[in-house]
Amino acid sequence: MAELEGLEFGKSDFVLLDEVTMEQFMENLKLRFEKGRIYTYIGEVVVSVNPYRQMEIYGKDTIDAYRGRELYENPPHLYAVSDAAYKAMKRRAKDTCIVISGESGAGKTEASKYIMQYIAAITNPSQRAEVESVKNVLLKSNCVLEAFGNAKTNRNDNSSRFGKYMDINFNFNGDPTGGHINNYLLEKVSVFVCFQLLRGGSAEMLESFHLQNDAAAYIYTREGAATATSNNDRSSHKAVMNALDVIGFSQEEISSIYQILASILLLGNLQFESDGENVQVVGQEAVKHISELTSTDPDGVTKSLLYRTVATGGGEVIEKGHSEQDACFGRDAFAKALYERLFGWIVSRINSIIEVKDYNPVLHGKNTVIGVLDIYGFEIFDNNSFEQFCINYCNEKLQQLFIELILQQEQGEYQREGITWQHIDYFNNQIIVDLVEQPHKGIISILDEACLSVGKVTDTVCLDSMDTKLSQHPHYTSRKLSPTDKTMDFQKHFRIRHYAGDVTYSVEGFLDKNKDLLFQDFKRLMYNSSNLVLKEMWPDGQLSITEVTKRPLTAATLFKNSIVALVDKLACKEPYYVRCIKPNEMKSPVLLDDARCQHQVAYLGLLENVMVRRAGFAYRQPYARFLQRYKMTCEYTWPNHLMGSDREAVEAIVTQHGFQDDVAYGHTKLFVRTPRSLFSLEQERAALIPILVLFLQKVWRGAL
Ligand code: AD9
Ligand code: MG
Repeated sequence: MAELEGLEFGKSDFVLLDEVTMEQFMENLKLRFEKGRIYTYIGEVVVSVNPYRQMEIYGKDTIDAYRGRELYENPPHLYAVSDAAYKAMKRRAKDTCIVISGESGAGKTEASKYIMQYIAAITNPSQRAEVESVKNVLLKSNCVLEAFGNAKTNRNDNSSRFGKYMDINFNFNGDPTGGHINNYLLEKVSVFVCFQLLRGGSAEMLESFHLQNDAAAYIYTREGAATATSNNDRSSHKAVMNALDVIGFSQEEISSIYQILASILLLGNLQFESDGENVQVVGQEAVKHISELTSTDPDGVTKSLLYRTVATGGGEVIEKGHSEQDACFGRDAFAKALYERLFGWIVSRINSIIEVKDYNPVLHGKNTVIGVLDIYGFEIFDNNSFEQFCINYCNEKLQQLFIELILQQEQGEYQREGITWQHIDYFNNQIIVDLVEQPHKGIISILDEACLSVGKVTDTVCLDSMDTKLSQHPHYTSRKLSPTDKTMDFQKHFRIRHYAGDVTYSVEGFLDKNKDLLFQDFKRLMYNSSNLVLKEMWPDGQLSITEVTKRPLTAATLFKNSIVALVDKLACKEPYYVRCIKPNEMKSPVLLDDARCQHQVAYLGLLENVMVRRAGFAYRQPYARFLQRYKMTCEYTWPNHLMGSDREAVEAIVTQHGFQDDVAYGHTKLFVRTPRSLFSLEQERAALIPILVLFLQKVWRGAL
C-alpha cells in the first residue's frame, strides 16, 4: 500500500482544508467517498462514511501495513487508530478507549468488529493457547450479543437495540488476558434470535418447545416476519448455538436459554377473556406449555397472570384479580422482563468466563485496558418516545465528554511539551445535560416524582408539571409555552433543543415505561422455578410481598446511573474517536445525500472539531520521525545531518522552508500550526521521491 495518497483522493485530514466551512468539508467528504476513501482524519479522530459495499481494505495485508505504524504513515483507517490506542496502552501503560458514535445505520457496529479483529490479529504472536482462547471468546461473544440484541428496523437491517461497552484487558506483554462487557439494553423482544429459532431451529427442537416453524404465527414476531430476512436463519441459528458452546455455556444453560425464548413467544400469544366479573386465560394448553418450559407449576402461571398479591395498609395480604387490560399489561411486562433478564444473564455469564483470573500485578506487571464503545447514536424519528429521550440524553453526555476530552487532551499535550496555548470557546452542552438529569429540577426527576406519587398521575399531568418547572429553560419548550407552534400537540408534546437539533417528544407512555412495573407475583414464580438457570435470573423473587417495601428505581434513573458510570469509566482513559456518517437512507453505495450528511457533520460537531484542532497546532510529530520523513528536502540534513540533536536538524528543515513562524518546539515534538506548511513539505517530498528512486536505481546499476 502506498504510504500516502495523492491529491486526487482529496485531503486525508480535514485539518488540511483551505478554509473550515461546511462547503469545503462536504466537498472533501464527497470526493473521498466517490473515490472509495471512506475514512478521513480530523487529527486523531477518524471520520467514517458507511460504504454500503464490501471493501477490500480489511485483509491481512492491510493489517500488516498498519501494525505498529504511526497515524500519518498510511492512509486514514480504523486500523490506524486501533493501533494508536494499542500502542499508547502498551508503551505508556495507559488505559485507552475507542468511542464509536453516529446515527443508526452509520456503521458503528461494523467498525467495532473491525477494531476487535485488528486487535486480535496483532496480539499474541507466540500463539499462546490461553490468550487465543480469550480472543476467541471475545470475538464469538459478538455473534451471540448480536443475535440477542439486534433487530431489523426501518433504518438498519441489523440494528443494535442495545449499547455495548467492552473492556479488553492486557498483560504487560500486550496480550489480551480477559475482558468485560457492559450492556445498555433499551428495546426488548423483537430480536433476531427469535426469528432464528423459529425459522432455523430443527423440527425436533421446535416440537419440544411447542413452537411452529412460522414467525407470523407469534404476536411478538408477526410484525417483523414479513420483512426480516429469512434466507440464512438456519445457519445463523447454528452459528449462535455453536458460539454459545465455544464461549463455554453448558448444554443445560443453552437449552434453558432457548426454553426461555420459547416461553416468551408463547406468552405473547396468550389472550384473556372476561365474563364481566372474572378474567380467564383463553386456552389452558399454552399455559401448560409455558409452565413446562419454565419448570413451574401450571396453576402458579395462571394465578400470576390473573391476580396480583398486594399488602393492605393494615399489613394484610390479599389477592386482587386483574382486569382484562391489567392482565394484558402484566403479560407483556413479564415477557419483556424475561427477555431483559435473559440478556443480562447471558452478558454476565460471558463476563464470568472472560474475567481476568489470578492476575498478580507484582508478578505480571500492570494490567491495562482498551475499551470499545458501540452505542446507539442520536435519534430523531417521526414519533419520538421514551427510548429516544434516553438515547439522546446518552448522546448529550458523550458529546460533552468528547469536547472535554478532546480539549483536555490538547491542553495536556501542550502543557507536557511546554507550549503556550490559547483556550478556544465552544458550545458547552452541560446546560442540556442539566435539563435532563439535574436533581429535583431535571426532566428525569420530574418523571420520577410523577411515577412515585400516589393517585392517578397521567402523562399529560406530568407534562404540565414539566411546563411549570422548566418554562424558563432556553432548551425546553412545549405547545403551551409556545402556543403559535402548530407542529406540537397541546396534550402530549414537548421539545428539547439538543446539541444535535430539535427533537419533539411525545409524552405518551413515558410514565409506564419509566415505572417499568412488573408484578412481584411473576418474580416469585420465576424464583420458584426448578430450573436453576432461570431461578438465578430472578433473585429478587425471594422477597415476599410484605418485604417489598422500597420502590424500585425507575427505568430513567437506572439508565442515567448506568450512563454516568459509563462516562466516568471513559473519562479516566485516553480516548480515540470514530465518528460514523450514514451517506444516504437507501443503503446505496454510490449516493452521498448532501443534506443528510451536512446535518450529521453539524450535530457531530465535526467543524468545531476541525477548528479546535487548527486553533492549536494542527500537526505534531516527534523530532526523529519528522526528520526521517523530510530530511531529503533540506541540504543540511540529507543524507545525514551533522547537527547536535534531532531538534536542531528539524529546525534547519523548518528554517530552510521558511515556516519558522508557524511552529513551536516542544520538549520532544515539533508542533506545526497551519497545515499548509506541512502540506508544502509533503508535496516537495512527493516530488523528490521519483528523482530519488531514479538516482538509487542508477546507483544499483552502477551507472553512478
Ligand atoms: V445501529 O445504531 O446499531 O442501528 P450501526 O451499528 O451504526 O447502526 P451497522 O454497523 O450495523 O450500523 O451498519 C449498517 C450496515 O451498513 C451493515 O449491516 C453493513 O451492511 C453496512 N456497513 C457498515 N459499515 C460497513 C463497512 N465498513 N463495510 C461494508 C458496511 N459495509
Ligand atoms: Mg449497531
